[in-house]
Amino acid sequence: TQGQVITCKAAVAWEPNKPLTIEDVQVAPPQNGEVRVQILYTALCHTDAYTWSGKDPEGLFPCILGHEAAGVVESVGEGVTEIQPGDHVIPCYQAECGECKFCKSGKTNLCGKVRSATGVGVMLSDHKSRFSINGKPLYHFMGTSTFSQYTVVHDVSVAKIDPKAPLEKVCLLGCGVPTGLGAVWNTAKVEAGSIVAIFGLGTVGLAGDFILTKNSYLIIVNSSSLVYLLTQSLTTLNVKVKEKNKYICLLGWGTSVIVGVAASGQEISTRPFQLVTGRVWKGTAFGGFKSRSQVPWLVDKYMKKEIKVDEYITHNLSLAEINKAFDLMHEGGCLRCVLAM
Ligand code: AHE
Ligand code: ZN
Ligand code: ZN
Repeated sequence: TQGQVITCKAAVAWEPNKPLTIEDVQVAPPQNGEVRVQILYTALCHTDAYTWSGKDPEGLFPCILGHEAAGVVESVGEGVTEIQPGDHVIPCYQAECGECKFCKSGKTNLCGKVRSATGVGVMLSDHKSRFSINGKPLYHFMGTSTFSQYTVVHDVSVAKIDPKAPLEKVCLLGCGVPTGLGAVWNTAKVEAGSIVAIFGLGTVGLAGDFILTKNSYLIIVNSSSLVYLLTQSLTTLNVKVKEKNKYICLLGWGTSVIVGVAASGQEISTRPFQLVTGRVWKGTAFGGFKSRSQVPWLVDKYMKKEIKVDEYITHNLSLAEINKAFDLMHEGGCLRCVLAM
C-alpha cells in the first residue's frame, strides 16, 4: 500500500449535528514530513461533539473528527526519519517540533510548526487535505482525524510508544487523561497538603481527582447538584461554571486552571481585584505535556501501573456504532467509549 491511495472506512461529519455516516474514503499517501497511520482504536471526547455541534469557530465541514486514538504506522513520507512503518503510535493534536520558538522556550508545550494548517483542516506542505470521497476533499480535524481506519498526520504530531502497550487502552493518552493529570502536575503545580476543588467529573476531572487524593484535600464543587457533577464532563461545563472557580481561589496564590472548549462568542471575565490580590487564573492545553516526548513517558507510567487508564473506559463499540457512542456520551453514564476500527 505504500505510495498508493488507500480506500477505507471513515465516519464523515457532513454538516453540524447531522448523524455521522460511515463512508468509503480515499486516503492519499503521506507527503513530505507526514505519516500515514492505521488507526486501530479511537475514543470519543466532548471536543469532537463540540465541533460537530457547529459551535467551534474553527469547525469545518465536511470533515473527519476524532483526536484520541492509537494505531500503527503504515507508511511515511519523504524526510521522515524518526518514525517507521510498523511503529506503534498515538496521534497528538498538540505537535512538538523541537525547533520553533515555543518548543525551544522551555515555557510551554504549545508548538507553532503546524498549528496554522491544522486549524484550517489541511496539511502544512501543500495546504491540501489527504482525505477525499470520489475526488471531493474532506477536511482534517485537529491534525488527527482519527475516526478513520487510516489517517495522515504531520510527523511532529505523532508519538512513538512502547509496542507492548495495549492500544485499546492507551488511546486515552491522546487527550482526556493527560489533560487532567497535567492540569494538576504541570499547570496548577499542586503541592502536598493543598486544598483543591475540581469542577466536573468527566474523564478529565477524574484523572485530576485520582492523583490528588494521594496527597491533598479534595473538594468536589458544583453549582447545582452532585448528580449533575457526576454526569458531566469538564469539557461541557459552561463558561459560568468555568468562571466560578476563581471565586474560591485562596488570596495570595490560589490558582484556577481552565480546561476545555467553549462556543464561539462565549467569554469569561473577572474583577481586577481577584488578580490584584494574587489569585492566578490560567489555562492548559493537553495538560502542559510536550506530546512527542511525554506521551511515551505517560505510556510507560501506565505500563508500570503508576497511572490509571482502564478505569475510564466504560463502553466499547465499533466504528459503525459511532452515533450510538455519541448518544452514550451525551446521556452522561459514559466516561470514555473506545471504538474498535
Ligand atoms: N478550535 C477551538 C479550540 C479548541 C481547543 O481549545 N482545544 C484544546 C484541546 S480540546 C481537547 O479535547 C486545546 O488544547 N487547544 C490548543 C490548540 O492549540 O488548539 C476553538 O474554540 O477555536
Ligand atoms: Zn479531547
Ligand atoms: Zn515546535
